[in-house]
Amino acid sequence: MRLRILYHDNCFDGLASAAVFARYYAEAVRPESEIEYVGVTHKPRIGVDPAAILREEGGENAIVDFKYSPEPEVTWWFDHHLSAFLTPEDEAHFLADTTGRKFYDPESKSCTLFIANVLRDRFGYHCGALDELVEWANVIDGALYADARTAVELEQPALKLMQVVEMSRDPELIQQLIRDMQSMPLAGIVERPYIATQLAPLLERHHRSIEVIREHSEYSRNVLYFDVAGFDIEGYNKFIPYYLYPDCRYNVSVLVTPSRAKISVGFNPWSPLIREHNIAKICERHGGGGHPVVGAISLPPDDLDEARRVARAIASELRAPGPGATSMLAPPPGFNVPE
Ligand SMILES: [Mn+2]
Repeated sequence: MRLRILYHDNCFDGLASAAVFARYYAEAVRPESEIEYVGVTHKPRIGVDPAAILREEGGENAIVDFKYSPEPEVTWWFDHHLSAFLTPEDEAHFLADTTGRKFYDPESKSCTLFIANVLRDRFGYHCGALDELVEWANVIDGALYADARTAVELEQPALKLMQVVEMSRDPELIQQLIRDMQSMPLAGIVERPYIATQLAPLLERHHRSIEVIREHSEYSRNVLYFDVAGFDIEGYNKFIPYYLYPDCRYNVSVLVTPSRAKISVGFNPWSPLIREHNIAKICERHGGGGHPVVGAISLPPDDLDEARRVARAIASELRAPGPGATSMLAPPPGFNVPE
């Protein structure tokens, strides 16, 4: 008999969720089962590909850290994403479930910690050897780093593994990693040749991107503007600006990939100054979107000059006092009405 675990691919929390659930299943549900792993990724308006689901007599499927599926062969489900349900019908299907094996908590910072808590509270299962993995999955998925240095210097084994998890396109490597996460300390996994060989070039690129950002940034009034288009950088660790400039409040950047010119805007979670601007609203005004603390705008790759113009305009806007500041100073409506 087989269990297939469908996990959120190229995501540390997705792999850690698969590892925690697999160890539980192998120890406490059906030790004689063969467990296999299939990575799934988010695509607009598509949930779990029906072709990815194991359909055989006595087989089970578990989805972890990914969208709900109403398929009858899916017998376990754990997720914490706000967008867990593709349709209201899927949500109704989940709410009507009576198996007691499908769990959802959009408040949880990570799916791994959510699974560990459910296994402990509902099934009386706890595995101390997995505590380190659970803790780091929660730090990584919840962006709960102690400081920018931790998030950028990548000294912790979990953060080194995260680099490989996010960049690898090799399913065999990812699945070996899920197996190792179940039984090895993270420091030991990092030392294994199949990880160490992948890691070296990734860390080299990471360190190069820190230097490029350091050398091509303009910092004033607690706002960092930088432009890495032309430096073969298609992505970078988003905490680098706050590592280089600890009193930075916002950063605005431009980069270009074959498919887009991208403007990124972010608020420093360790900023000594409060946030006065809603970054989602600013990005929406320029055709992008995001959250109050982080957002992005994508333009066609040929519109790089326009992207630079928009990014500079946003940096200027963020250097001035924001609406959050004025509303705190202005009297509330009706406050100063003469009697
Ligand atoms: Mn997650």
